[in-house]
Amino acid sequence: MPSVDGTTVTVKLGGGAHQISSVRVSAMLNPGQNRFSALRKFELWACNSATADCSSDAGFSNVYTSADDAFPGARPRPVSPDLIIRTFQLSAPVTATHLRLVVKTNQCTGIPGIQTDDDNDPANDSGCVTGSARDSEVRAAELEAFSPPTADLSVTKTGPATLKVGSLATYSITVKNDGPAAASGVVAIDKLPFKAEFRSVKASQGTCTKATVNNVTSVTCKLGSMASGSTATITIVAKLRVTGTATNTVSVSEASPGDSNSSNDTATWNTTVTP
Ligand SMILES: [Ca+2]
Ligand SMILES: [Ca+2]
Ligand SMILES: [Ca+2]
Repeated sequence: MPSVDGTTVTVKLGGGAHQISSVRVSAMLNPGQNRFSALRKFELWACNSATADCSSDAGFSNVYTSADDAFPGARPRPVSPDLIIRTFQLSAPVTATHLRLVVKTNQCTGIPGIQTDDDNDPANDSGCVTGSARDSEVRAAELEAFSPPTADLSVTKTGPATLKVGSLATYSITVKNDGPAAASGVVAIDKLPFKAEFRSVKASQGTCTKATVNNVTSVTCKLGSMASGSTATITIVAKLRVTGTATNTVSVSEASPGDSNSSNDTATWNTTVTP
């Protein structure tokens, strides 16, 4: 058995437990290092110290197995583009405090047909396993772990500062996805002021419905998907029927991938309604 199989490096992640959805690994070498020693196939194992003993092998479980040619060097020798940093996506995010890279093969043991001496020169063993120590050394340069991307939705709204009771107020709502990921299942819910009479709603995308409970009408706009950086606008017209401060609050949510900043998920507009 090639001796690089099962070589490990374990990383304790800074800042406690993290959700990990992808890693970037490099098998790039420094000048003078033998290119057949570079990593080729690996596994990723994870441990969460909240639920397991990460000082023991039993605390780790396999969360990713790379392709045989994760770093796809080929005969006669691997080259730099085969070894430079690559991204590997886990099938599902895992919660981990420790990550372990487990070597399966290096370029020597993993490239088919180079392990044994198969040339016609009996004086020289050209096999990388039989004729050299390349099968017993392995190098990986980098292991970076990444959490799942999030989408930061924000909402702002404007309306009239003052209005005579019984007149129509126009509210303009802007929903923005500040990314970095696209958001899906985006919903904005606008709660009109007490006893305000709904007149119309217009959204730049999706569909809106309304419902009235206890003299408060809520307008729900299902905006659907929003690309990173995109905006959607909603215009709502309502007749304000109560004097004093009329408060209108809108909130935005997403089905996925999850919002990274909840402080900008609601917006409120106050209108002074005069007799
Ligand atoms: Ca030979
Ligand atoms: Ca050897
Ligand atoms: Ca947000």
